[in-house]
Amino acid sequence: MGEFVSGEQISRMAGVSRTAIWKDIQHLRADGYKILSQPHAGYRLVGSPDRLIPQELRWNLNTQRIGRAFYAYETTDSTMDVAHRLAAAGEPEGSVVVSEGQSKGRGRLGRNWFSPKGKGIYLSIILRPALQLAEIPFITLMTAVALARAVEAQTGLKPEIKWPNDLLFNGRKFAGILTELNAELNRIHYLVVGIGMNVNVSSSALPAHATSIAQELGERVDRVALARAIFSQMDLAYSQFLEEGVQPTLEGWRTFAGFLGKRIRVVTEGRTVDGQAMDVDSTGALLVRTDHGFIESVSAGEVLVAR
Ligand code: BT5
Repeated sequence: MGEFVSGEQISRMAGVSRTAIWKDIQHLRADGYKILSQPHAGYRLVGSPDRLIPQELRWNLNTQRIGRAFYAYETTDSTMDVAHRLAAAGEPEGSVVVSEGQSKGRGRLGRNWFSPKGKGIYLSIILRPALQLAEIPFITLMTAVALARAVEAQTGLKPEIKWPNDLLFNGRKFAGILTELNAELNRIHYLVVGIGMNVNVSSSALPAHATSIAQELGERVDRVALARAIFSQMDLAYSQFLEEGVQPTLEGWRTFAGFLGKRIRVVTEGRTVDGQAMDVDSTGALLVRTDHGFIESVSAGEVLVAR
């Protein structure tokens, strides 16, 4: 990973004594960093811990907005709740709350999100876009595209996006998105975008119809590198949205949306829409050609794909 650097050199660069450096090295080792030390040669970093901690997440991260601050936990109830508290107290957009595990991870409509410690990525991002309420689904769609791109870049595996908030491999879910907002009538105060991803979880530990990236890839995945890729892709997609609008993201979405053209059933707000999945519109709503020949636009719901 690195080269040997002498204690003297580090002490000169950092402006502290060699004894202080030696103590810091012991702390880093206790945190899981693997550091070789050799008389005359100095110290050499040979391994970083597989932990989602701010100093690791920030390393080499060239984002404009996403990741401007990190709040990291070993465990918490839900990163959503922490992010809501921070946002309500004025936290600017782009701040990220991340936790190694969650005791009350949640999905939509009060569902549960299984969050085993140290094996997944569970995080929430605060955003403050100037959007109409009807445009909020676009943020979920944008997040799905960013996640799919990050996973593809890191693993070479191409995930499928299932509208509105699932990422799948071969029909099995490995990631979900939860977008929550704090708003009054037609003014958004802030959004919290939650991301849950099964990374190194073995599928026997997961709910039915679920999988993990490691399960599909056949090897462990570097969670820190993947998390950084997620921040970069989120940052790119969000900047692109603010500067160019929704079109580039919609085009990206279509390349991952394997169910387009297929026969689907959407269960939404107590009604069922049967038809063919056509596209999404600029707000992120799904367009379905019904059996009566009409195009229906659905802004939230659950999609079942016919076999
Ligand atoms: C979602 O909801 O897919 C959104 C999940 C968002 C989780 C993140 S983790 C960080 C942040 N903090 C939180 O508390 N939440 C967010 P939904 O579409 O409603 O799917 C929930 C359903 O997925 C559950 O009812 C289960 O059937 C299934 N499920 C639960 N845990 C799963 C897992 N780890 N992997 C795959 N499927 C799971």
